[in-house]
Amino acid sequence: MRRLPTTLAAVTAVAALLATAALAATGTPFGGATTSNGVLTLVSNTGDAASANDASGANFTGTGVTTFASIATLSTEFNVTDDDCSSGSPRFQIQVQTASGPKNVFVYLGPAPSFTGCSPNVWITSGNLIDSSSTEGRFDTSQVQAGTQVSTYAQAKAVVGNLQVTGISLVVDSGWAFADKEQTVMVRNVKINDSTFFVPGGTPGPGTGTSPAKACKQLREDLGRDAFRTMFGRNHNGRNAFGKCVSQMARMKTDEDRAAAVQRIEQAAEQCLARTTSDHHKRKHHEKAHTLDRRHGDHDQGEDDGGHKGKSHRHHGDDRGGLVRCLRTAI
Ligand SMILES: [Ca+2]
Ligand SMILES: [Ca+2]
Repeated sequence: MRRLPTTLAAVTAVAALLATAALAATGTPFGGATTSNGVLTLVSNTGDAASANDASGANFTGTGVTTFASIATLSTEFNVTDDDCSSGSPRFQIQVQTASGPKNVFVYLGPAPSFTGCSPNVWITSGNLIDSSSTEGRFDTSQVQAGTQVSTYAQAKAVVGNLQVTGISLVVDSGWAFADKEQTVMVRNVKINDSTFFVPGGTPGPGTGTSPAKACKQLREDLGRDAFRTMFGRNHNGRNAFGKCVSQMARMKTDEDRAAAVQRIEQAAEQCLARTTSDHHKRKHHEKAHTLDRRHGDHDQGEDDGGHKGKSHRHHGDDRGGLVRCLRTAI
């Protein structure tokens, strides 16, 4: 029984490391998406051989959103540089968990009700799309309830308000709808509740990397202090992490390179954490059974090997060791 507090402490340490990083608000581009000076460019090119750029977008995590009804702010600025809004693109895509699995709620951008005729090459402000008094049929909840393609926010909330949100993204994928098979939309200042993503250069914020110090400050905020120190720190408790990070960022030539590095590192860290969380849960389950077996078997064993690391303790050490190794190779 003496072992219990150490085991709990180890679990708590890993959980704390996971929790701080999991709370960070992150906008992660995918497909053919690129960023320049903090601004996201989303391309859908269905006219070339590559399939990776057929659709583009960004996934937003760590926003604190729980149910669909908990979304209070959803807005973006967008600039359709080529050719127009069309066929439901660009759009926000909100994944909700239903009894029959995950479904998407679409929130179309552009002028309702056709969502075509977006003025090209100007920044258009969506305004807050979460508006109970709006009469625009901008929400499509038909994956959850047939026949609700054209819903107001209030109507959508009545259908999916209580459902848990499992993903929020912004998507461009209608290249096929144009003669040249290519659609491009730039995006900036995406707001989801209290988080703002893809803030144009010069202003610190997620999705933006400028000076080496700003890039590191952002990484420290987004990853959480513990994960940041683990990744960059090389002395006792990782207290020199900020300096090490700044020297690494200073070796990059441009702000854009640093912005890209920030996104790459955050993405890699998320993958490390996701892998460790799933391993951790598997082990926790396994150990529970193991501990019960031992309790019925050999009572004295725990005292005898008290000076050495017990088996269950070593598993948690593996969790943390694996996470530390993964984080360190992620930079
Ligand atoms: Ca393509
Ligand atoms: Ca085009």
